Amino acid sequence: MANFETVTVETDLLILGGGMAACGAAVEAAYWAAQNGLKVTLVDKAAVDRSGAVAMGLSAINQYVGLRDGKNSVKDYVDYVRNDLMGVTREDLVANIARHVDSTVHLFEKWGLPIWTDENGAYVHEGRWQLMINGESYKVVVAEAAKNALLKTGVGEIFERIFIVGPLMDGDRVAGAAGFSVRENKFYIFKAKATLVAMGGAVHVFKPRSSGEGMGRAWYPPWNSGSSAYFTIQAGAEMTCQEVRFIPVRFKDAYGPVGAWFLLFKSRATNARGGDYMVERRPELENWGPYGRVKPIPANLRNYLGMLDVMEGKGPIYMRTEEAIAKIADGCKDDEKAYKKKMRELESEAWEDFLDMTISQAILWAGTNTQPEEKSSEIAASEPYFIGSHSGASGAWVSGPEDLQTDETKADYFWGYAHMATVKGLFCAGDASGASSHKFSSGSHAEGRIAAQAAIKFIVENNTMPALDVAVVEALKAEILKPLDTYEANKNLTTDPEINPNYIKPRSFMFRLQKLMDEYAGGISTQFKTNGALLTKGLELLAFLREDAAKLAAADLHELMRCWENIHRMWQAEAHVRTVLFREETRWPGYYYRADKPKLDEEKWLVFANCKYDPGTGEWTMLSRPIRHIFAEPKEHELLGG
Ligand code: SFD
Ligand code: AMP
Repeated sequence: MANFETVTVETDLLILGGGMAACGAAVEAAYWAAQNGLKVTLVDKAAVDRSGAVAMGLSAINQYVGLRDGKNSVKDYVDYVRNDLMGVTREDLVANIARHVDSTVHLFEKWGLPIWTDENGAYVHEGRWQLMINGESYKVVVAEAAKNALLKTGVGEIFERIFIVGPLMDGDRVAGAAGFSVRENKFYIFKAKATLVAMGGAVHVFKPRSSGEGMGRAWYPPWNSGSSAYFTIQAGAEMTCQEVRFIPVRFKDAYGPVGAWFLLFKSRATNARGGDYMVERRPELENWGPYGRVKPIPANLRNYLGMLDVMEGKGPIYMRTEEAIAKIADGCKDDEKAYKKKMRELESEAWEDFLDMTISQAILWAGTNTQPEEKSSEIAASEPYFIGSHSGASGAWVSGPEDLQTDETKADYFWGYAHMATVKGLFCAGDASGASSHKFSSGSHAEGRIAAQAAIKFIVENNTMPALDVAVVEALKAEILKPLDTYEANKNLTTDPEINPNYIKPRSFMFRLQKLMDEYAGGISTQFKTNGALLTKGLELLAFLREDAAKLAAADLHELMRCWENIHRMWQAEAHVRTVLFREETRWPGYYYRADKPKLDEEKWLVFANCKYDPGTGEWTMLSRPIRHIFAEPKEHELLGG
């Protein structure tokens, strides 16, 4: 077996990941840990300063409720999220995050994040819930606060460039995590009294639109590969909304954001004939129950109306940047100097939106001689991603907070500690926890704080170190490092190290997974369409892929990480396919469409579709959970009010 030193780290709270949720968790945990004499350890596969989805920065904070201004309530936010998710959301979780998120945003500002303000000092909104920021260094600012909280106080430690593979268990309680360094031959065992999972969502489970050298250019960051889902599934946690993938419509090929264009610049998107699908296709919304009548129109339905144009051969679809800019500047057209100033301002805002968060889109504009004030840009639906913190909903099924439960919700939604999964001591936040969409960067940070506080409470009340079986740890070490041995044993059988009768390299393995998901589970090639027969066949092929995962081979540490990233993706894929198959209806037509069950079925399927893997037996259980309201159901006119 590859010669790796085993490093054992003991801690009280283990935070897995170093993104928005993990940084929020670090800040909050440090405060409570110091008061209770506890230790906190954070582990990231990358460098916290620039890891996760916010690595390149962001141009907006998408969740800010603004409670202090009195314009919005927590209930308003809950209504917005439930409508956007076609009725499927955990109101207690969304409300819990919504009531805390503003304080997180105020912290960001205190730590040095520039949030746009107007001449009266009020935040500049992109839309009702979104704030404009100068966010190129957003992640650095948030990471600095997390590092200060853990390191300067002495309550914690941070491990970077350690890839977490999976959970360690002590019976029905999580006991920590196993992983390896991606820089040196070290195998890591983290023993902990509670573990908080915040390793983001997953990209590259489906075949991306980009190909060749550009393949890493997806909307979602290529380094989030389903580790949260794998970890919680393997710990035996119940998972929720695994069918609710997210398909963002983005500027084509470089995936620039559209929010600022639609909301701030009030742009239209039109097809090749100049038709506006949001107007021309409006009658289609009638087919999607009460959700077709809400405002804003749910993200997936907005997607779907555009997709219908594409499927009818009316593409390309264009973001009418030139029209939107002209309209805004029109107000000053009688004053030449003011007009020129406004145009310069709009032009720089347009470029900054991309430079803050999707630099490649600005490069593509430059490379294609695109001046947004002169020329429209193509937009397109991207491949599916798993990001429960954005407009998808996949993640672990977690307990809500006690104080927000009603007599009706408590039995189903509360089991002792807020944001704890169905496994003892296992907490989840951000993309790792499900059915609480629209948290985005700020809400994920807030949820990390909430979950960390609850995890410290769990530790105080269960203050024993879980036990680990040495033989189990040794077996796990051998399994995790096996791809290195497989490569060494077989590498001389062929001249091309990529091709071998006895092993498969992670890159080829990933292509196989992506092809399978694309063709059977409704990827870009099938215009997001699938059906029961395709899904069943897909599951059969996934089983063969799982068999072949035992033959993954790695030439070095970097490839070892790639092997495990793809195993993580494969499990995310299986949970997805099983749940799309289980939910016998089409509820989010702009995310996926089941051609054999093409309609919304409110009576049977206005429920959560959950799944659970039993690591002992290898069996999956599919189950539905009721959707319950913590607020009175809004009346029709309130829904229409948006
Ligand atoms: O609008 C392991 N998001 C946006 N949010 C906003 O508030 N405003 C925006 O402007 C946003 N836009 C946006 C957004 C996302 C993306 C991808 C783009 C644009 C291109 C959403 C937020 O970014 C998102 O909601 C949060 O970041 C979610 O937080 P979290 O903590 O759940 O995930 P993370 O930040 O990606 O961090 C994951 C961490 O896990 C680490 N990791 N560590 C150890 N072992 C492993 N095996 C690991 N696997 C992963 C990562 O390194 C990272 O530290 S807009 O344009 O859509
Ligand atoms: P995006 O850039 O698409 O991620 O959008 C940023 C934010 O604006 C998210 O909260 C989206 O849900 C929201 N958003 C984007 N486009 C629209 C739209 N046309 N109508 C309403 N909300 C939108």
